[in-house]
Amino acid sequence: MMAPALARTAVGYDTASVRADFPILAREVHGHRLAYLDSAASAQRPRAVIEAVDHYETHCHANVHRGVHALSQAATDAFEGARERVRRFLNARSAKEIIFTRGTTEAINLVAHAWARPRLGPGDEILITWLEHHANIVPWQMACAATGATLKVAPIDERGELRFDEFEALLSPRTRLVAVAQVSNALGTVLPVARIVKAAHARGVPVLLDGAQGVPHGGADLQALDCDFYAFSAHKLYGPTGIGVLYGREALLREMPPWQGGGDMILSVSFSGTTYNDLPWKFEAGTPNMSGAVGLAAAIDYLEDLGAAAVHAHEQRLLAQATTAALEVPGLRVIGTAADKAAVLSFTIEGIHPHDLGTILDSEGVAIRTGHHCAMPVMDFFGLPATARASFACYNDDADVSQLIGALHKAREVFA
Ligand code: 7TS
Repeated sequence: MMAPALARTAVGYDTASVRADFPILAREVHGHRLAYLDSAASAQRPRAVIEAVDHYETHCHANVHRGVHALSQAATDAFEGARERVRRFLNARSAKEIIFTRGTTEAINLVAHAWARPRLGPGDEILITWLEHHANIVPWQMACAATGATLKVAPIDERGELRFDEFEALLSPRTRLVAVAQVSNALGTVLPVARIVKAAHARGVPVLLDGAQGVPHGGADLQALDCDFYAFSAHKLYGPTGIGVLYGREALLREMPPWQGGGDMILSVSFSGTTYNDLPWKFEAGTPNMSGAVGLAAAIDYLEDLGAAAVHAHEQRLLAQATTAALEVPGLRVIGTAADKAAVLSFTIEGIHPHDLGTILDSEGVAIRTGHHCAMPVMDFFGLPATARASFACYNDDADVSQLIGALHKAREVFA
């Protein structure tokens, strides 16, 4: 595995060496240097992650939990070692609380199926916010449709901040679960999750946090957050796709029936009855994504080596710089102006459809996301079909910001 870049620990945050850790950033796009500003959709992987996965595939791969042979034991050690690495990263009490899933979406669906559905009935309520990604809306709509429960949505204001008083007023004696994002993917709003958890717990209501956008920008100390479920995806945290995590408080996970049936989640099977495995394997039916888990652990090592606080400060500086410069582009409107924002700049430019903007920026080597960002209610709230979104990560630098702003001015000229 590659040694961490030396300079950054000695002299602070060395963006050039961080950028050099990500091989894909060396490629050109349409003859231009690549300014990758779409990390909120999926972050790139550092060499350390690519090499950790390669090492696993080259030296350790076999199926887990079932063979006595050396490779199966090596694969099991790597997989369970990755689980322990995630536990430490999240400051969870026990590795039993760390369930590997395909990503945030599957983690939320697991809770909707195995925890919520058996507990919900007509008149019960699930409370979310207007800021949620579809992955934290649709599973609850489906659970409500199946059980007769009602989905309640706490409103936001024109800055894209949660109206906390209204959120609190919506917590009712029938609220069975609160499910909210830690950070909005469409606007970058950082939600007041500590207050949300406190208010919900004061009424005995458990809380699920969608950490997909929160965990890469500051990490998550789950004992401090005190939430009951926490979901995230490795691919937004510099890890591989197809792997993510559901954290669940052990007492709640114990009460939940398995979601999917198959191998690994059983202790014994007979036609007179099946007994289920212990946590966390009870929720991991079938052969899991071992190389993905190894890659996730390497990504966590990488991020912790950089220092979550240093990365956060770096991204905040880029966000402020980009926001100031973007506001000088004629006709540009920033969508989402919350006081506390993570590394997301969502905007529109008068007279240019966001998709056209995205295409012009791409021709300049600038990768941004355009569309509804799988958060259509947020777009509806602002009366927009779509926005353009630049998102920042540990490897972005001042040159990326300049390239973005230059390309925005160019787009203005094209559409003048
Ligand atoms: N929750 C949030 C807040 C997200 O931003 C995303 C993905 C998900 C859930 C779903 O994660 P998945 O890994 O299971 O797909 N967000 C985005 C985005 O902003 N652009 O592309 C995907």
